[in-house]
Amino acid sequence: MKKERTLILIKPDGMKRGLSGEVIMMFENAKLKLVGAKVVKVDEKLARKHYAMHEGKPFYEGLISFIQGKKHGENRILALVYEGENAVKRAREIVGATDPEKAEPWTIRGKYGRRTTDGEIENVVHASGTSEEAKQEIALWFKEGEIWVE
Ligand code: 3AN
Repeated sequence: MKKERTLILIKPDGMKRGLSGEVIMMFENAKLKLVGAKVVKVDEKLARKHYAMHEGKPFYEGLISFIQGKKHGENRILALVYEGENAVKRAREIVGATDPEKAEPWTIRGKYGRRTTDGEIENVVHASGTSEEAKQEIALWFKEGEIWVE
């Protein structure tokens, strides 16, 4: 099995609700190794780069506003990098499906995510979708020297 890294973001809804400890505990229980962590204030440029793949979709502008904390009056995000064998897939299993209503009840999104009355998804965390995405996203959110290396 290959050792890889993945990016997890605890989004403004998770930070506002004080869920960072619980989220970190779930990754610790899964024996994923924390190798990067920082609190980030997300500006519009970073938001648009992170969600570039969704540009043009009906929910895109809502996402840009949400990830900057404009909907929660909370503009801290906790950015985390985890390392381990199959870290991308294992982290996605802990996080659960994008739509909280479809996420298994023991996952982070199944427990804490919600869909608002206007159809927007507030799902507490982001997790890289593929190994390739993880590399790009880690490079976007972290400088080289900020990640732990043995
Ligand atoms: P994931 O975060 O599970 O990788 P993506 O990358 O497809 O999912 O979507 C990024 C974010 O866009 C989601 N976390 C969610 O907030 C929002 N999103 C995705 N699909 C929808 C949708 N159909 N309606 C509303 N928001 C969506």
